[in-house]
Amino acid sequence: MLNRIFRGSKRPPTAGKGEIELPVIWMLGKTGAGKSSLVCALTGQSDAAIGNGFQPCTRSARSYDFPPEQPLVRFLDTRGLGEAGYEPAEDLEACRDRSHVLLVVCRLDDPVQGMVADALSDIARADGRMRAILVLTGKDLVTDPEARERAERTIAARMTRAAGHELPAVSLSLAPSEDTDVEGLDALRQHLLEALPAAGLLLEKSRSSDAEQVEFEKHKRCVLSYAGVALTSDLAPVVGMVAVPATQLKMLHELGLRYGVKWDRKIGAAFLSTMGLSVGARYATNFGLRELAKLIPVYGQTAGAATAGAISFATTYAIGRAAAYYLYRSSQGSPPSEEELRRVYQRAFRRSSDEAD
Ligand SMILES: Nc1nc2c(ncn2[C@@H]2O[C@H](COP(=O)(O)OP(=O)(O)O)[C@@H](O)[C@H]2O)c(=O)[nH]1
Ligand SMILES: [Mg+2]
Repeated sequence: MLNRIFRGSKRPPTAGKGEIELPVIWMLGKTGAGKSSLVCALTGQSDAAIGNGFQPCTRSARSYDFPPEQPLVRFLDTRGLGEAGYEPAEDLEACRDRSHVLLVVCRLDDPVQGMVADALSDIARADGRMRAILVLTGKDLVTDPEARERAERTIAARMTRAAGHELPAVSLSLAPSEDTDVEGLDALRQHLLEALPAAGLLLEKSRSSDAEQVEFEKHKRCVLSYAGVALTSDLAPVVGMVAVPATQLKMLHELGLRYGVKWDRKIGAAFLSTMGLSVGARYATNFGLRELAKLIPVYGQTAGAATAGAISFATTYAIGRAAAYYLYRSSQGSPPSEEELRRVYQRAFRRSSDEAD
């Protein structure tokens, strides 16, 4: 089935507003575990905005798209776990096929996590490739370090048994009154970046003071939206070959406008030649791999690595990142060397591909 060729092709619950199939972060946890607080912390949106932005998708599951004005990621919240009379089977099935990464949210001061472990075990049995991250909330609520460590170990061991393998885990405080738990959130963002780059890149927080990086942060969502289109439009082999380069050209055009540099033939040629052999060769290699992944669907399923959609996404993101760098430096009158640009491209490609796991 085409749909199973690569992870990125799973359909979100309410498919279809725009052209992008959003990467979906599924939050699984009891009522009160901190799921809504987590969405607030990761997106920087207010409680109220998030409360109003949630859309129902099944009887007890709902979704929140971010950013609201041009969604690039979808949070899925299954409510009701742990409540009397709640029967999770329907929700689990509906969400499983539509999600790309699972956040298992447990509060450290709540030892009763049986329902969550059971749900996780069902999900792991049905989809052995589902990536999951354990998010332990309420760090501030268990103040004794030994007791906290014990709670962390106990819950982690339980979820490891349920998933059949160890999950990457973070403990954090989402206390409303306190300062943001920067360290905990950064650790979670790092795990998200590894598990689902399309979401991780959007939700990461740059604290760089480098002027070029600061400028890029303003245009990153633009690049991510083109990369998302590439991820989605690469569904069919023939369409993919045509649509991805066209998407990338459109992106380069928009970046030019945003950086106030006109892509005339001279600048375009200079960029391409600076990207030069390095990107040319890299691009060709990627393209070969892409076609291979499409011709041999089993490759994408079993290797779980460089799938067609993931590579289109990473290639487009990396080209956008390199172009932004080139445009910035050109607008400052000091275009980068081939060596520098190659480094920017390669780093962006690495960060945006989920190959490296
Ligand atoms: N002190 C503290 N309170 C938390 C933490 N996480 C969640 N809460 C509180 O627990 C309550 C339920 O959180 P909420 O995010 O609505 O949970 P949800 O039902 O999973 O969406 C809210 O009052 C939160 O402020 C935490 O890490 N520390
Ligand atoms: Mg909630």
